[in-house]
Amino acid sequence: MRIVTLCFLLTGTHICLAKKKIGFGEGKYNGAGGKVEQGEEIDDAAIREVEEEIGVRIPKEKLEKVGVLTFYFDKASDINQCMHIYKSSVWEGDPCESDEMCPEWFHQNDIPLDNMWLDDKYWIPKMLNNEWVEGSFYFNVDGSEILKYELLS
Ligand code: 8OG
Repeated sequence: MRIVTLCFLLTGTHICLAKKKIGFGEGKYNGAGGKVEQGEEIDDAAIREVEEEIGVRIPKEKLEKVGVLTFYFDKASDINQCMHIYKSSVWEGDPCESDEMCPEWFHQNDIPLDNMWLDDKYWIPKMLNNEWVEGSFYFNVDGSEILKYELLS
């Protein structure tokens, strides 16, 4: 299964979300992240993707793991993926636009969930509430509908 990372920068009140400019999820707001390379540690991949996509460097000891989600797509097992989720409130540099993403700050009470992945509204509030996020989402074949989901409470 494809292993991917996702990482959010958080202040006490705001979250940094970046609009994806190209590829899978284009036009949607999300944290920074992507595929873990062969032989790469998952934490290192999270730090690398944040630096590539929004130009900030998270010190490894400040990276906090907040959960793992698995996504299953009906009849499309080749795109099923396991996503390791992180946050950090410490980083070096200011988030800036790259070829892939354009970052913006949102108040944590005003997250653009209508312009994010369908599953995000089920677990981002848990993450912001400092709860561990773990579970599975089952999508229809093109990811436009959640067929069922399970989240540890
Ligand atoms: O390398 P690529 O751009 O395809 O990586 C996809 C990114 O999108 C990666 O950071 C993981 C993330 N992602 C999914 N599915 C979902 C999802 O359902 N919700 C959120 N918030 N992010 C997702 O691949």
